[in-house]
Amino acid sequence: MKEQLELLEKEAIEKIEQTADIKELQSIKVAYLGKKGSLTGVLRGMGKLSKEERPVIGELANSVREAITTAIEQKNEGLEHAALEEKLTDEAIDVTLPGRPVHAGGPHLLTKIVEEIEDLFIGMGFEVREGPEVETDYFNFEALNLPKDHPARDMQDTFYLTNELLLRTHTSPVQARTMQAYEDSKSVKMICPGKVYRRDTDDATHSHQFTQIEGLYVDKHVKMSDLKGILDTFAKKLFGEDREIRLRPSFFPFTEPSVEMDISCKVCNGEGCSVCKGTGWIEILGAGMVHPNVLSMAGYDPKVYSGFAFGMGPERIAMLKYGINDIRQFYTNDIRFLKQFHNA
Ligand code: 2NL
Repeated sequence: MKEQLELLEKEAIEKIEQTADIKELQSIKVAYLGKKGSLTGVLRGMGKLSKEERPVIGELANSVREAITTAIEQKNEGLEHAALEEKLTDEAIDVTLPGRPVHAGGPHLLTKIVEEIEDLFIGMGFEVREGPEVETDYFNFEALNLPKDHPARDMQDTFYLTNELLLRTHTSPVQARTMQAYEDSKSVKMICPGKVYRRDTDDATHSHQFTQIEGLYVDKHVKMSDLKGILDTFAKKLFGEDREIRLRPSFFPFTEPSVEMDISCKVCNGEGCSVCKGTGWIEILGAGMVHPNVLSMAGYDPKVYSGFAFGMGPERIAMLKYGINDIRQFYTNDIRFLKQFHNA
């Protein structure tokens, strides 16, 4: 029986050493130490032993059980450790690999230009106001000295929703509404940025929808020199302190007199080049003294109150500032175009 036990131990230890699989190790344990295992089988024969032999064999059996148990435990530990090592190697993250780039968005170039212009005028005491894009014929045309059948309406043909409702052709109705709302104080100093619409065929310089920023300053004693001073400051802040402005006579139905403002060409410094078409000047905006009819219709006595107004297209301003040659670039949302101005 002694030999039997020694053989059993040797055999078991060998099997344990040879296996590399935790499940197999488990079945080895069952095969040797389990209720129906080999060791139990051998011990069943203990009854036939003499009184003297029994404790000797019992002790041996215990040491065999212990040896096998220890070997299994050690092997199990080793296998578990190896499995963990393998898992760690397999699932290792290489922290030295370059990360996936995060594509951060940013404000649209047009938004940035509008906000830059807003900031400049806020700095000169102007308030920013907005109004509806669907307007009444009255506020879009009548209140701005453009009565029905006025020929200047043709220039601003637009999208009508009904006979009386239309998509605004300029932001001027916001100003007409504000003048009416401020009838008590009769002091208005505002700019109004926003989308406007015209029935136009889209090309490199035309769009049926574009952006406008208009400004209005109405009070007692507002003069043409105030207009010139404000616009000169604006032009220098936006395009550079070394820019000159010039005013040329023009016509708008809602201003009298009306002017067109140019800035000296930055490319040639006024010498004349292809950008300014040889003139040395670049047209930036239209302006003028608010027409007496516009003041009266809003409830302001034109003998007491006066004002100036101006209007500009931020797309055009951005095109000049950044050398963009197609207005449609602002609306087609080509990320390759937009990205170029993220740090502008
Ligand atoms: C241009 C010219 C202009 C105005 C807009 C205006 C508004 C009121 C009264 C008088 Cl409520 N005028 N706006 C005046 C002159 C010119 O815009 O070329 N815009 C792109």
